[in-house]
Amino acid sequence: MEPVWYELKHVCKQTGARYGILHTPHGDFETPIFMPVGTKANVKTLIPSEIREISDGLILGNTYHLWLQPGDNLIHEFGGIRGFMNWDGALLTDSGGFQVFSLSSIRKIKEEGVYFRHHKSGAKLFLSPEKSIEIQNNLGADIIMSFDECPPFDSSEKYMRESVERTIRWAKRGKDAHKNPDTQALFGIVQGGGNKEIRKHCLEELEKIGFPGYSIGGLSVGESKEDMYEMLEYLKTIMPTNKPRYLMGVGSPDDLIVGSMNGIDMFDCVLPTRNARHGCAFTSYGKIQIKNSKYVRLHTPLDPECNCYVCKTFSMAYLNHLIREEEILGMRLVSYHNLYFLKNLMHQIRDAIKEDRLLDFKNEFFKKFGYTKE
Ligand code: PRF
Ligand code: ZN
Repeated sequence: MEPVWYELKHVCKQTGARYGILHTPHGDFETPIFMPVGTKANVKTLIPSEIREISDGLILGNTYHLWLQPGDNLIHEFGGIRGFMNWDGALLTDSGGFQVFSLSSIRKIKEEGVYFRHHKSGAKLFLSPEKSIEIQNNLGADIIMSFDECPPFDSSEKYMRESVERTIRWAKRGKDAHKNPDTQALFGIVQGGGNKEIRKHCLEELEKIGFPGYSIGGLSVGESKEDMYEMLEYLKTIMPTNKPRYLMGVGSPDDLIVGSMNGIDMFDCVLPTRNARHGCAFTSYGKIQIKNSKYVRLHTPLDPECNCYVCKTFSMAYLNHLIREEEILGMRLVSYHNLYFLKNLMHQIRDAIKEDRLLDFKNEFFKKFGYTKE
């Protein structure tokens, strides 16, 4: 038996969205699920008991950052990321490929792997499929990712084909190098940008290699929402139904709903925590900037409809003050609220799927939330 497997429970009759259970060695999770990002073995500003409160118990870590600092061997000595950060829930790690592309400006992609320079020190570094899996074996997450290349969405057809063929070969090499297939589930990553035929080819080849789950990479990389949604609608028709589907790096409230409508089971994104540190909050009536002068003397909570600790405890005026003064507590409180907001949103999405009314929920949510408020 695979360490991680997906149990489909219900398909929404209005949308085709999937409600299911993701079984892992450290818990069973209702899906669709949102996973908070804990890049450096931390969810920025929060302690594990708080992460428990604002997540469903499954979080993400990053191979790239932890390999560089403090190092995967050190983390392994402490029992992997879970032991090191004292997290008793489940974990997923990304492979590092995407971070190399997004953080490092100087890089050379070769068949054997990627040569690049450290994003701060400039030191020469090399990551390969084998190295990425070795690091992820040391980090010990329940779910790990193949080492992939994330080509620009609108790459030429020629480059897209070359890139995807390489990503497929890298996926096979990663699977062959994986030392803990009984305790860590290695997912394949579907690339291909905006090209449906290449996406399909990538998925078929990954299925031939065989993975316990499939991720969708290369979306939300600067293309329009329409382009992303069109690709999700297409992928919905060809992805295997008995395996979990993970849409990487996507997590705005509207994308979580549309992603779920298109059969996505797992999401992650830095948006709720990154936004929070800049004073940007999700509320049931839209996205707001807490610093705004209209909140200076406001006695009411951030979101009157939210049941989180922050909304039950503090006034908008207090949050406005903390964020204006760039106080750490302000960043902490808004991070807590934003993650709680998404946890609650996913709960509502799952309920709507179970009751075959996700389209109704989407329409209501979009009307109330809008895209931006200010
Ligand atoms: N590949 C990997 N991680 C990712 C992405 C990808 O394409 C994305 C793209 N949205 C986010 N994180 N390995
Ligand atoms: Zn709240």
